[in-house]
Amino acid sequence: MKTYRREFKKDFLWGSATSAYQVEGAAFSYGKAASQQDILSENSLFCTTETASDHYHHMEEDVKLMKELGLKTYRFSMSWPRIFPAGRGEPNPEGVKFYHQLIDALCEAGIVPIVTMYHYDLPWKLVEEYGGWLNRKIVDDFANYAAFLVKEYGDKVKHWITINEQNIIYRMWTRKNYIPEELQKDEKLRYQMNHHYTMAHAAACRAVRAIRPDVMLSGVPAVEPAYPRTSSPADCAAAAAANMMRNYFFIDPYMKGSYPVQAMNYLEDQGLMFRMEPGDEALMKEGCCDFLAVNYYHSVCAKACEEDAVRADTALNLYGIKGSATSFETAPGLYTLCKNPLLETTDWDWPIDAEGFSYALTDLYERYGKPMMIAENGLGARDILTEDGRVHDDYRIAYLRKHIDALHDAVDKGVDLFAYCVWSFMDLMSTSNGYEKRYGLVYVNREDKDLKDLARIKKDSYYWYQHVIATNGRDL
Ligand code: BGP
Repeated sequence: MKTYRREFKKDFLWGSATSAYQVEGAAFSYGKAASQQDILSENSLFCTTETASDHYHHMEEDVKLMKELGLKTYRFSMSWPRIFPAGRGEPNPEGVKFYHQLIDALCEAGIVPIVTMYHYDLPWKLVEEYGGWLNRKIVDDFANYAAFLVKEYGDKVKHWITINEQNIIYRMWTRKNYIPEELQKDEKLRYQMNHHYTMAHAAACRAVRAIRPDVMLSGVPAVEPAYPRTSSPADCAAAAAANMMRNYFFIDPYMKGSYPVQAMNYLEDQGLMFRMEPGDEALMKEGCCDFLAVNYYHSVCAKACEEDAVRADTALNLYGIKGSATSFETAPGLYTLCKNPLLETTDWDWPIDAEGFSYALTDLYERYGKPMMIAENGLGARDILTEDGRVHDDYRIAYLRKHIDALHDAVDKGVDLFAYCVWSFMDLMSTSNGYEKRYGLVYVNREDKDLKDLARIKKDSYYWYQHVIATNGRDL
């Protein structure tokens, strides 16, 4: 490990994270109505959201484990259809109460709650009523939901994240939203939907600030810094374009209240330009965030591509067989992503690149200059539960050690960082790969098709992270 001149802040918030539909279970009970993720998961190759990690029934036990771990913060999401089963109107008292109980248990344990308002689980009723995020009506419904949350919980929760990974929602739009088959090739609609998310974020910020100007607001992109495949000017331009279209296009609205001009000209030239309503530009300025939360898993590699290249998405590696992600994302005339020959990958073909973490954070801090937090960073892997009930996930410790060292490098360079959350606190339902791909510091004893006893078992990484927290990140 390098030695650094600057340390993590004394009150640095060492944390961990989850999301509602991936951990709670109780997907159709206690007053909660279906979300689009509950409906999409019915056709999942892996598991449904019905039980997930059953956090709804294990909440007190889970918070006790968080307290024992020494967590300073816990980032979780609230389920919109658990609060508003119909998307708006009468709130569900059991849902409202559940999140009060969770927040009270966290505060009792000295753990700062950081709440994500939306993590892919749109009320299914809004999809049925008007097509969900494909319809501009969603902007008012989301602002109403956000205002309710802050009115209800604003005395106890000071850090709010509006939307989880809007850039990944755009990129994997048919997995993060219910998109009718006949619309799934409509690239222009895809960007129009993304603009609805941008405006929903901005309208939520305006509504929340009218009620509680004291709370802190952010969005949370999954940042993936792009490197050029070679030092050729064409590949360097491709990497710059990939950073523009895949990162800044989604983060500038949160931090500058506007889209990058280059990106807008490209969409215009490609016939993909979305419709903006009168007043959108002014409203976007009200969506500027108080801090910047980012999720980081990996970097990407980009090379030049011809104007007449075919627009494409990166193929998903669904089964954790290395090298099975074959086709790569292509933006005609801008970039084609490719494998980085100098980086190892996970079984699901995600590059392992701790240096890219510091590279991304220093770049974003220079561009935006606001306090930052990491809402997600972790390693998805197959874990083995031994006969004597242990999980020796030294590979996860190695990943986290390198990434927390990179975080220290960013702090040493001057990034104003106030929190870091490991994804994930406990094993949960991977958005693309079920329970085969585990992220937790705590093992949850279930498989995709076998619920077993859902027991919680501390992995070796739990004990390792406990020490990291106790030494404020000095001893990795
Ligand atoms: C992010 C999401 C999380 C989590 C993580 C890992 O996109 O915010 O919900 O799922 O990625 O991705 P996956 O579960 O597909 O491995």
